[in-house]
Amino acid sequence: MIDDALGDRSLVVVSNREPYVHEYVEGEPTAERPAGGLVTALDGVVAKTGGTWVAWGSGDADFDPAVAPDGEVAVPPGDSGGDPADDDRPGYTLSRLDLPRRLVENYYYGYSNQVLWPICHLEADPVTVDPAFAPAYREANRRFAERAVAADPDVVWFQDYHLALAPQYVREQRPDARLVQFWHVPWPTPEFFEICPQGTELLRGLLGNDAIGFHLERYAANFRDCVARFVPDAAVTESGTIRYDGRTVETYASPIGVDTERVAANARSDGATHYWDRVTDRYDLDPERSIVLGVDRLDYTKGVIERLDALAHLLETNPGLAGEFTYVQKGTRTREGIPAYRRYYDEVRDRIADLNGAYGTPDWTPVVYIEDDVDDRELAGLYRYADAAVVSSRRDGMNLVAKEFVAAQGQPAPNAGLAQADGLDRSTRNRTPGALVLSRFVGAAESLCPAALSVNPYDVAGFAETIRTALTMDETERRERAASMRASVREDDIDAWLATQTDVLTGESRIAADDD
Ligand code: ADQ
Repeated sequence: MIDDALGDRSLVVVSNREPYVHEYVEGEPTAERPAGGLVTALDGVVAKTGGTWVAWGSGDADFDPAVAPDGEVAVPPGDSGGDPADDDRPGYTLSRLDLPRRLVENYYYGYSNQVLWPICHLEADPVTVDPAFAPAYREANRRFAERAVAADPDVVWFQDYHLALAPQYVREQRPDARLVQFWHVPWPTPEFFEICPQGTELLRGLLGNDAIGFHLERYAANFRDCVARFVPDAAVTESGTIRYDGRTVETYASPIGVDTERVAANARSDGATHYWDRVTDRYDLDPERSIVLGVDRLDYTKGVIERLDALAHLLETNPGLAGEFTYVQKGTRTREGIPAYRRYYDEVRDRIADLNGAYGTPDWTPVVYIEDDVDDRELAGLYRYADAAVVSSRRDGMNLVAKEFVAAQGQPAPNAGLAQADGLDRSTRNRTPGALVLSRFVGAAESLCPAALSVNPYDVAGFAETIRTALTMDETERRERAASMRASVREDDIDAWLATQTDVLTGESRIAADDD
């Protein structure tokens, strides 16, 4: 348990996004926790320690400065996820930073998401280096760092690529504190990282940490290669640690996972089945047709266009599959302040319209697009009732959608009352767990393939053929593959990830490293 392991030491978590989004509903401020396993897990960790969470006060994709408060909010234990009756948790302080609009535009929509995000995902085209971006990134990172220092931390845990410079800024003021960062996206090779004009400065910023974590050893190795190449006064040792500025910096790999029991319970819930019922009714889905599912933020890295191209090719080359399945795309608009994202959204909608126009018939729409705001249970309903899922990212640090799909599958038939409510025979659904088509370029492929069907999303014909394989796979093979995927998702679950983070945050992992 992290609270036991930390003892009297105080923990400060720093992330761009806050665990609660405050909105005004009919003039009254309301607090809502964004859905998502990671935020819930981190929220539970900080609540156990009674520490502080520093975040941008409107860390919501739909940034609205009118509702961005500044200052500290006490989060009582009952608010922090899990069981409110669990009264041994002290709750924590949410320290919210109100960043001015100009800063948000250049630090968040600018440097973080038009420089660092594409570079980490090996996408050169969308990289836009506006001269205003880097100064804003520095300033925002300074503000996050100042807030973290103000909380008088013993241990600081930074999340993700928005905060590459903050560790160095905190280190300057708190040389004694233990600083750890988890990088949730891939780390590119030196050849690609070199595109970044501030590359060395970012590496020095990150080397302010005592330990930097990645999902895969491959990403950690790329990071060390970049340090070796671009930070002349740093030394990468044979055991993989980095000597820098008189200190030792560890890098470690720790694949993030999901709370498998929570996802499965959500999938079994009435909320999941009710939502699926509503989707079935609204889009007139025929229960005899297979459902293929995609769930993505509409981000060019997620490979949604490549997937639609593969589906079009599949229907072009396999006319016999017409009317046999429906592809359901659950999309969420994201980062709409960035032109490339707005264009991507339009392109996805156009491709879907073209595909439905070319292959649809009066009683069959090949692609159904859903943009509902869903809660965890409703999302689990989509996972549960799908016969196959496709995750086709061009590049992705881990991809939790793939793991959530696996954890939600294979549930027993819904209770009879629900199944009969509108006359649909849901007993035909989910007798066997579904197949997963998974891009080889996502972190999750390392543990889920070959049980998941691996694809190269750039290979249209190969991708189409793999979707056909998923649709026509016999029951025995589906079961075997699903059992193997389930075992792997359970082994690398969110608790396993948190246990590793606890060791690193408390410095326990250094003991293991010293023994090497
Ligand atoms: P993301 O790029 O956001 O995360 P991903 O891991 O796939 O990618 O999804 C995060 C969460 O968002 C999942 O829990 C999923 O349920 C939810 N989600 C995604 N699309 C949704 C949709 N259309 N509707 C509703 N919910 C949706 C980054 C990295 C990933 C890494 C995570 C965690 O890019 O590679 O796995 O952080 O480290």
